[in-house]
Amino acid sequence: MDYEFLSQEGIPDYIRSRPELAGVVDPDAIVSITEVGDGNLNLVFIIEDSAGKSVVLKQALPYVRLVGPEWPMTPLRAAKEAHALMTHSALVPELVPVTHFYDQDRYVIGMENLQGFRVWRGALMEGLRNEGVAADMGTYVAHVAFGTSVLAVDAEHHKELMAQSINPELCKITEDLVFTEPHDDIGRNSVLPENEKDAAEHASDPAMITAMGQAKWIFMTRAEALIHGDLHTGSVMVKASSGDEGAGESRAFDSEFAFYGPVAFDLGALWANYAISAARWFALGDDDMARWSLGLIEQTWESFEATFRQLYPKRLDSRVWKDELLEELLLQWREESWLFAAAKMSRRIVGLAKTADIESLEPHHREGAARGVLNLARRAVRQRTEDSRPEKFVELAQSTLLEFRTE
Ligand code: SR1
Ligand code: MG
Repeated sequence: MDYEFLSQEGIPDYIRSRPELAGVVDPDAIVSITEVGDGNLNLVFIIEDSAGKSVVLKQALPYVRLVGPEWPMTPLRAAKEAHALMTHSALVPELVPVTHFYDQDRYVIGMENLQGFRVWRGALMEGLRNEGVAADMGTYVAHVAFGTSVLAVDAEHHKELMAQSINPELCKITEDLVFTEPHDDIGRNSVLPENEKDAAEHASDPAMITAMGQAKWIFMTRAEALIHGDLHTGSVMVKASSGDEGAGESRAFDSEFAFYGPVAFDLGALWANYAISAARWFALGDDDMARWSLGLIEQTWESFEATFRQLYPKRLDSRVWKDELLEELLLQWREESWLFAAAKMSRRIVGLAKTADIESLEPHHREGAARGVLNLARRAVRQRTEDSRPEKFVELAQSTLLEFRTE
């Protein structure tokens, strides 16, 4: 695919060419253009003018940025992202950035610059306690789960939406990196030498392989809702109401992996990343911050459940979708959250795209944190059917991460 990439020099003219940006940012008074893409795939520019107005331009590259042009990747993912952002924003505008436009010729999304916000993973890594974000993400997932499902969308339109949202290339990344490669390394996995035995035991664990087979099946077949598809703490922006901490605002962004998939995949991704944050803080000896991180698991679930229960009475069709279905769905999603959390934890330890929470630890601490997370995943898939309440996951995470930490 041949298209022009955005550049510092070309951006003022590009902004002039987009009528949707009139009044958003002044192309003749630009004071800064900063490339801030720290994800694995795209170019991201923040453009500010002298009046303090600003915009984000995000462009999909035709390859995976993390690896380079030798891993081609469709830039059409930007269309999927724009569609998901706008769909989700219509359901829960207070938790999703505003999308100004999608440029189908150059695969660019123009979106709101969230001034004063920062990526949640970075805040967590500094030990900042942004209260309310985990609950906000539960609310977001619930609105998406209800509002894009057949409970809220007319059956015919729902099928059109599903067709419009297929995202095969990005789904394949998840199918490979999250569910398969942790157990079948094709040369992209890596761990510290001290963790090689842990990774090998994890890779060949029969219960884990069976569970990941089930998780992959659910991921590939269960088209429940237009899920975010990559809802880790690096896909959430946070802003404290004053200073760095405390209650504030949150936004879910970076939804290029969105597709019609299982609701619990987003919940499990959040749980996994909270556990990874906890592993970091246990490793660093700040047990209080680690426990705070684990507390986010219950906050997200409780808010998800409460919001979904509030929305359920608004369903379009209650002829056979009675309260029994509501209870079954919630129970099923709670148990599947354990399964997907296990998948998402493991891949971030052994697979290609790791997390800064763990990678920035010095090796002695990283060793125990990585071992703890892998063992938590293996225990979680075994225990999920016994009692799937989130507090049980938290208990298991705390005891496992403490057991394996390297002092
Ligand atoms: C090749 S892309 C690697 C990872 O980055 C994204 O954040 C997704 O999690 C994906 O699996
Ligand atoms: Mg991303």
